[in-house]
Amino acid sequence: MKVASRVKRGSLESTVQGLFISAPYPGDQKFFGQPTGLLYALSVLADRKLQKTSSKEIVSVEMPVWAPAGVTDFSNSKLKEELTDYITEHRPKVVGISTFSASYQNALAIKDLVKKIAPETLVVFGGAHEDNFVKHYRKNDRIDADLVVAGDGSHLLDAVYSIVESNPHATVEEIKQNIYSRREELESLPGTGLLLLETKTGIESITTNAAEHKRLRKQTLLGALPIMPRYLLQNEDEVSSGFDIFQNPKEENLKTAQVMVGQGCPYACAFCSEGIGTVWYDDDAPNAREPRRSIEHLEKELQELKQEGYEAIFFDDSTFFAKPKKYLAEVLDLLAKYEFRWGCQTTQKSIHAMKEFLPKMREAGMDYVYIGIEHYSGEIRDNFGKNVRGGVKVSGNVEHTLSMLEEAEVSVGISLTFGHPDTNSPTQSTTETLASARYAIDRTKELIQMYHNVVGVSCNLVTYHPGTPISEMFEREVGPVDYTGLPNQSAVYAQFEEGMGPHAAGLTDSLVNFIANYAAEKFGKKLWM
Ligand code: B12
Ligand code: SF4
Repeated sequence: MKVASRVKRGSLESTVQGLFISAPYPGDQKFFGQPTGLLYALSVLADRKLQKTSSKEIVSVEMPVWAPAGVTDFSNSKLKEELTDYITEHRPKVVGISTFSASYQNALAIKDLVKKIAPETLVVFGGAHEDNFVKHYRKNDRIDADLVVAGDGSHLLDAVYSIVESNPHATVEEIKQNIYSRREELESLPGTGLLLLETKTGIESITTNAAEHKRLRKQTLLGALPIMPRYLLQNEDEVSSGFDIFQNPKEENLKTAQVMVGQGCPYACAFCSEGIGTVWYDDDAPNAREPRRSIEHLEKELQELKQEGYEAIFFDDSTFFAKPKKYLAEVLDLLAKYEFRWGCQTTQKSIHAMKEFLPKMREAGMDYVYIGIEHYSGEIRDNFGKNVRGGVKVSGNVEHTLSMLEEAEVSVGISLTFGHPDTNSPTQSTTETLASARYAIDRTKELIQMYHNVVGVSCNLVTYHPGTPISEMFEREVGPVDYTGLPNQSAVYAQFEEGMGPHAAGLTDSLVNFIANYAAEKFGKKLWM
């Protein structure tokens, strides 16, 4: 990891040095990208710093963000060497680590390294894993970092950082006491954030917006946050060039930004942690309800991206098309004005609902969509929750969806998922068999032959993540799940986009081997594995 160019720090008011890391994937990561969750978490703090210093360069030296590529063996990695050097030289007072369930072991290894070199560094965990792991921490009555932030992190992280700034030489214990003694300030922050800290008597939690009843608390909208500070990324060009769906005529990847206009998905697939109101956060399930950003706020980000030399955008919204038509039309006008190439992930159902917009989308620069077909078996699809609130049930067949996209000259990436648990079985084992997997692969192969706009197929094994409907159901009816020990790490599981981690019983090694080999045979170069 390249350390930021040396900038004189004399003009900084505070001497607090921070370091923020997106915990790396434990293997060869299939898709690379900007750590948007971490950047959003830093947005309020970076904005405060920028107002004080008027220099992005100074802020990016004071609180750099590292987004390393996948690391299989942290103890023998280049990342470990670079981190050791950085921590020894800069002795950051705060290290923030963004965690995924898959990257949790790497997050722990990073924390241990930091603590070994600099025990009085405050280590804060936040991110997708923490967002849904609160009740497990409570159950174990311990957390693995000095502080854990779940849910809306931006204001909480800023508040914690300013408490550290108010006494930069405090020990970790003193910082925790200061935080606890100023809990009322934190409780008055907006959004649905939660801070966990361990005290001598066990875990304490501080909830933002505490005066509001927990079910009425509203998530902080993206439009209420400053634009995510991509300039903090130490390897911004590298992490922004992983999208080979956007290339120039020399087949070089374009500099691509990930952008979101809304959070949360109106559908509710049982294996997914993006369904609004269905994903368990603490003992409640808050999530974005009216989540769209204003057009003005989005335009500010697009202008900034143009200035920074970005040429393409991938919209990370759970379902980009699932927006009111009037709003989507305004977004398209904006995209046409700024002339980005862009793509998004969305559902078949939302494509059908927005079909009259496809030509306009194409004109506005859209040349790619990623859709989840997931599985063709009706029984299996029933089991992953397509009946919940309308789920992903589509109004036309998949051929219809692909032909509409082909006509609009839009490339398509397809996601397939194997090994869905059967929630009606007492052990919640999968009903996936060689025959059902073979059928899904054969059928997809036919589609690839029929529709040349299908550029790739991503194969996934359904994995239990904390807080999802299938995980909640499994824990309730069968038993605990090992979310972070990361079972199933052998080579064949690591080949899938999502393959390592806990799966339903019945997804045996031999079935997984079959899926990997048969998919490779049938999809050839179009297999994203
Ligand atoms: C962008 C993205 C990526 C990018 C960037 C990843 C990265 N390095 O950060 C790419 C494409 C590389 C990626 C990869 C993966 N991803 Co991803 N990704 C997302 C996505 C689409 C958007 C995240 C986002 O910005 N959300 C919006 C922000 C505002 O919310 P947030 O992320 O919750 O962040 C808030 C808080 O968590 C908190 N916070 C976040 N970080 C930190 C750090 C600190 C210190 C603090 C205090 C707070 C804090 O503050 C933020 C603002 O409130 C989400 C789905 C989604 N729509 O949310 C999936 C999602 C996060 N990914 C997921 C998964 C499974 C993966 C992969 C494992 C897939 C794979 N098999 O390869 C890998 C793991 C990568 C890794 N490093 O280990 C899951 C996570 C499930 C889980 N429990 O871990 C999600 C939820 C998708 C899903 N439904 O399954 N991903
Ligand atoms: S449609 Fe996609 S994002 Fe929405 S709940 Fe289903 S899998 Fe998750």
